[in-house]
Amino acid sequence: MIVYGSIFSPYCARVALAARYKGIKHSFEAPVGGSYKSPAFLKMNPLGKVPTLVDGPAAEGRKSKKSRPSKGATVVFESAVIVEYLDAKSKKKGLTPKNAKDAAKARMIGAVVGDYVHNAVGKLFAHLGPNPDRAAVDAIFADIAKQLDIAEQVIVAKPFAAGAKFGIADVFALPSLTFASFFLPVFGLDEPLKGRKKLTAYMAKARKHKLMGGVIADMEAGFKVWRQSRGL
Ligand SMILES: N[C@@H](CCC(=O)N[C@@H](CS)C(=O)NCC(=O)O)C(=O)O
Repeated sequence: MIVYGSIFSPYCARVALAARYKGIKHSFEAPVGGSYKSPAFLKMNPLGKVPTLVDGPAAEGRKSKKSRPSKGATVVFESAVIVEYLDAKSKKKGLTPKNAKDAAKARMIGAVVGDYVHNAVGKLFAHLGPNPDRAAVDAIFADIAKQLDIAEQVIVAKPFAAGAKFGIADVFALPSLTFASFFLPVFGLDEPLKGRKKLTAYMAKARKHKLMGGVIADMEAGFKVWRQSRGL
């Protein structure tokens, strides 16, 4: 399988976590046509976003990384949909608990972090640059703190996001918490999780976990390149 995008994107990191956990062979690649908005890429994903997954023999057998995968391949976009596709495609090591209540609990943790914390952090992108509007940044910090407090309430962190087993909650929570821990220091908030016991313990354990620590390290490497490229 080909995943267009870079693991430094938390959305792409969701896919990496799911695919690596399930042992699904994949490679991350730069978008065909050189950008997310190239005609070749937009033909696959009209939203022009990554991650975009291409699955099938046609994808594996391409002659060149620049050429578009042929029509026989399955194209899936939107990170949550890709994760579901991977989980449905390979039944072994399911990501979502079978019991409805546990499944809902895990998805709620994923939603709080992957949507609410994530979206609050994302608002900072508008303030990158030499003279950020400090009042606006502080208002975003307040919102991030509020969402992190909610995440602290819902996460289980024993040691995984929803309890004793790695799963869908981690797929959504880990990339967004990791990204927050790299991105907020750019705006002067060095330890965004500080004072939140469960979130701090979760990240500390995740760094030592083979799969999660590997994804954190890959995200960090990508983030460093991005930060340098932006002169931040
Ligand atoms: N809802 C999408 C969001 C994906 C997304 O926004 N990806 C960013 C990279 S982090 C992107 O492709 N941005 C390019 C753009 O929006 O033009 C998902 O979950 O996959």
